[in-house]
Amino acid sequence: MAEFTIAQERKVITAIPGPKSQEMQARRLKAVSHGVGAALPVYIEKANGAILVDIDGNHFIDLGCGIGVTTIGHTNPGVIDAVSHQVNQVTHTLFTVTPYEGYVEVAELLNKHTPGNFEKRSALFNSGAEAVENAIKLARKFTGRGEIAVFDHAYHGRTNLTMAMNFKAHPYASGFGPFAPGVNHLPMSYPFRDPAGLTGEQAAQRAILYAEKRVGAENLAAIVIEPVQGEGGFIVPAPGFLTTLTSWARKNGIVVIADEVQSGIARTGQWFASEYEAGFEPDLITIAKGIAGGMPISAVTGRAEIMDSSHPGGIGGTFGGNPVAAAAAVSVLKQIETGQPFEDAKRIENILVSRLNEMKNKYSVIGDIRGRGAMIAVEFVEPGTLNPNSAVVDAAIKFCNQNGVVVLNAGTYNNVIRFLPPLVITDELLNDALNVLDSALASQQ
Ligand code: PLZ
Repeated sequence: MAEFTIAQERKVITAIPGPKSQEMQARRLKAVSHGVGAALPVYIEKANGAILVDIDGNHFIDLGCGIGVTTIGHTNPGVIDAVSHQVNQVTHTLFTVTPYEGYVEVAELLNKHTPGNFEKRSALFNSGAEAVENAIKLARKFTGRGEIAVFDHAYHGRTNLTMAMNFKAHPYASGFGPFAPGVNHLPMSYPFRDPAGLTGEQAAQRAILYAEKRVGAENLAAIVIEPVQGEGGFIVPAPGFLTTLTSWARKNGIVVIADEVQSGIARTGQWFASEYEAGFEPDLITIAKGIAGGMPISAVTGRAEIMDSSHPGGIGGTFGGNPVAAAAAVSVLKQIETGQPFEDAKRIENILVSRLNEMKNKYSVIGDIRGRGAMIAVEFVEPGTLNPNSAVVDAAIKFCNQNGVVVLNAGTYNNVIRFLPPLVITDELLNDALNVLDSALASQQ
């Protein structure tokens, strides 16, 4: 078990947000664009393991990891060492001007650990959205085609192209258009809401019909899919969905891009969630969030012939694969190589699934529990129906926050609570946080 520098305990000593956070919030409102949201305006001073400490001295259990980023734990000692060392060596050269080893090392590690037994290359960027944009650039260049297909309930980012790819207009795109053309939306496999008994193959055929009739397979450069949808509420497609889509794509010369920005990097108990469906081998994978313990870096990794299809200079960016962020990524990837994070993700899954199932027996607002590894979500409904129940989610999250637990919502209908805890969270701390959630749901009976 990891050694911690901050006691792994929940402690609430003020109202939430506390007086100092309230003061900061007032300052912020005068200085920061109001377009930038804040789910829980407690201002964080330090963190370690699974604990966030705010400026009022409250200790929160973090079940969100800043949306799945600090997967191996806050202030991970390996990341601290790697970053501290690198910052004293060199902080920036721009890899496309004068390169450095860290970038190459990250590429080698990603090529090695992404699914697919074929020759690979990687390119590094700064954010998830930027990785998605570049994967699509490369797929278009490689195929010479312009159209792409994405799935209902998907989320891919906040740039112009990725705004066009998201399922939800609000809050991501409303008023920010016009958007990039060439984006086509296909029906997703959503087992909880699909007609009972619809198989993964049938759900894939439903999507393929749209693609063939409305777009034409010969016009499609790529399909982009999250193997477990993140913002959509951890929707896991029915078995057979991803492989059926892939074999159709292969037959039609369409590049398959798995967006593993949220589901990748040991989060689900494998290096990548794509590995859960035997035979599903995406051509390109987009990677970000959990790769560098909070340092901003992202990647596209995949088939060498696609990745090399751009002319030199076609792919790049000032900060992409920054030396300090790359050093953090090498540390994270090497820590994952020990195998411990996979064990932890499974340990966390067992606790989450069994505790949440207990709650499902008590609270009829729980409709579905799903996900993989340490990426588990609960979808809430009006009892006995499939009608989304976002009110219970809002109230439960508020209760958790007031009692020192940071937990995130998700879902097309905002009716999902998702868990993305750091993999170093102790059983005791996770159970304590789940006791708080249980009380939150009990208080609404
Ligand atoms: N692809 C699958 O989950 C980011 C969004 C946070 P960036 N999801 C969190 C917010 O509200 O802005 C995400 C994702 C998937 C792409 C992205 C985009 O990654 O690093 O936020 O650009």
